[in-house]
Amino acid sequence: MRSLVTLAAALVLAATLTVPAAASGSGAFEPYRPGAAAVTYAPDLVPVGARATVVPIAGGRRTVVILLVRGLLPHRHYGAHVHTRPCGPAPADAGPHFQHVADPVVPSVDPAYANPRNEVWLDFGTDARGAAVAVAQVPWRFGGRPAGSLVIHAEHTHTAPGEAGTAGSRLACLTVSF
Ligand SMILES: [Cu+2]
Repeated sequence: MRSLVTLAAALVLAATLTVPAAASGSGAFEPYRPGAAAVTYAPDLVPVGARATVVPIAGGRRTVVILLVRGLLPHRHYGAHVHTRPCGPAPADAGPHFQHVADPVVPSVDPAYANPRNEVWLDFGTDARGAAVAVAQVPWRFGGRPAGSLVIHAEHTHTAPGEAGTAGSRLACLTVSF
């Protein structure tokens, strides 16, 4: 029920935006192989065959990003963010979080940069069937700086100075063109 409400909110948001982006990403998670769109690094937490879809919708000066997942563990919290690079054989290959304004300090754990207005955070909690919908809205559009993937993490995203943006280990990755 809660995810239905969230989905309805997402559709209302999407309807207010006039220029749908052609970009998106979708796939079923599998162990890494060259060309795989969706890679799981932890099949116990993101099972092979689970699916994710990411749809960015740009309109005006803002962007709504919708994430749909299914086939994950039931009643579990995950973190999720847009990262800079496509998925690769190792979890770290997706690079750091995409930031609209780049933090001069790397890794970025400063809440002034690592926050859900400067990055795209799509944390979610699954329902009894392992499905969830997450929606993020940011006051800017993709373009210019690279954004290449959606990474699912083991924990909800932390926000305190020194750990802002961290969300535990990287469980899975979906390559997305934004
Ligand atoms: Cu992340």
